[in-house]
Amino acid sequence: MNDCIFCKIIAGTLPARKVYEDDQVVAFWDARPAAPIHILVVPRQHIPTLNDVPEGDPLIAHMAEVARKIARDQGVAESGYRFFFNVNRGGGQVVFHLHAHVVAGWNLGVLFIHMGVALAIIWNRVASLVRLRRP
Ligand code: DGP
Repeated sequence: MNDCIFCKIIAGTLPARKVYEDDQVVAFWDARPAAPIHILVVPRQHIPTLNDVPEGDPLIAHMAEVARKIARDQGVAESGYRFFFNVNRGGGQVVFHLHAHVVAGWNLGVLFIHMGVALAIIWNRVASLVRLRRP
């Protein structure tokens, strides 16, 4: 596919931080990481979505094995990681070349929620101190 970003990365015409490759898949760091470890496992073949993988195709099992190896290499196999596919627009898929996400470490969404709560507590304290000082 001429205009596919992941096909270009696989062909080497677009740069990416590759961590693994074999005859079936390439794995590289996500350009917009949602956590400290966010790596994509991408088949060399241009397949748009998970729905387009033929039944019984060993590709998905191979992608899972590669994800497991990446988690080991990144030192998160025991602490834990997520391995998932976004499928079609309603499932959050943006790049229509099949890929699996391997995500581990800080969940930035949860981090922002905690920061928000901490700021609300500090703001409350400051506001009550200001009220106490009023004559
Ligand atoms: P999805 O929403 O499942 O289609 O995820 C697509 C991911 O691809 C998203 O997390 C960001 C990543 N991405 C998009 N463009 C590029 C790129 O040019 N390079 C790399 N490394 N990742 C990209």
